[in-house]
Amino acid sequence: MRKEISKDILQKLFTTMLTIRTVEERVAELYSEQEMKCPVHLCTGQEAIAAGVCSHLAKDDTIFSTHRSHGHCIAKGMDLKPLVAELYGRTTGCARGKGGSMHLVAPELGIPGTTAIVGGCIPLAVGAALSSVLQGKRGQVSVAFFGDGAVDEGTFYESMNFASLKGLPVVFVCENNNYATNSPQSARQPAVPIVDRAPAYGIPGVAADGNDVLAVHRAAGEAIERARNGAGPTLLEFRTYRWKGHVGPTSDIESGCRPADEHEEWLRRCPLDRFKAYLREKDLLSQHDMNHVTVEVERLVNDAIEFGKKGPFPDAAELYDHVW
Ligand SMILES: Cc1ncc(C[n+]2csc(CCOP(=O)(O)OP(=O)(O)O)c2C)c(N)n1
Ligand SMILES: [Mg+2]
Repeated sequence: MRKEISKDILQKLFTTMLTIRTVEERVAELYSEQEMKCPVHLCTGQEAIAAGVCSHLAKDDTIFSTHRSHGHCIAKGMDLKPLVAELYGRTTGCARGKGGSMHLVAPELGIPGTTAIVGGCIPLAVGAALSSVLQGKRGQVSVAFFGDGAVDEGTFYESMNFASLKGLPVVFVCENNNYATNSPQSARQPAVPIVDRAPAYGIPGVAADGNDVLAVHRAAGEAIERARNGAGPTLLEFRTYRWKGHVGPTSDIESGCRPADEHEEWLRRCPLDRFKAYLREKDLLSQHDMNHVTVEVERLVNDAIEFGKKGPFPDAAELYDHVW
């Protein structure tokens, strides 16, 4: 029997998704001012995965993510101010303005650092899981978020192999948006569903609709519980779509990288609109309460932008500080 999801969790899922959406939309809007000097890979349209997975994580569980990590970090509890300040390259940013969008970090919140090396975050998550086992931290879980492009890399298979061998508390979360930069999955991989590669390593593989936050929440909950209970890793594959282009605020349609009708079709599957309709229909959150949350989220995002824009730039004298 399916467990009921509490009203508190439902509201948290809504707030998290809306926060991610609002941050990404504002970044897209402000990017043309050219005050954010780093590239930005936006996750608009993919919010349900970050929100659904992270809703099960405790502060000391760790997440590892990619070049497209704003949503994961927000869902794991990163404050918006140091996140946005990092995009503006200020010392008030989470990496003191030296990392930019692709190198977000907050170790105290279980975000040891995001990395743009495709496939790189997967073995890092396995390493964190191994480390927690060796240190006797029972029940601690690590999660790797990565795209379908990372499945082209050897690290994905090596990581599943080792994690399975050692029964490590790690959850592999593949956000399959069908594209690695501009290459569709069919141009890069044989037609074997990603999720079906897990059983070859003795790992359960579960696929769910990545634009349905409740489906994500359910699948992730089971996988994370398995990991916490010492039953080993799981591979989750969530099908989704990024609304923006690979990098930056445009959609890549104008440059002919993907078809407009495909894009429109996925806009109609908006994870946030779907969840709002569900909450209204089931009388779980009134329009009045949604409006209230929206106003509050907008206030937080505006404050973060104001904070981000006014911090000092790193001094040239600290160029080699905090760098390995
Ligand atoms: C090892 C490596 N190869 C190539 C690149 C260039 N690159 C950056 S993002 C990307 C595509 C990643 O696609 P996917 O993993 O599906 O993530 P998405 O962008 O769709 O979220 C590529 C090839 C890189 N950063 N690292
Ligand atoms: Mg992809």
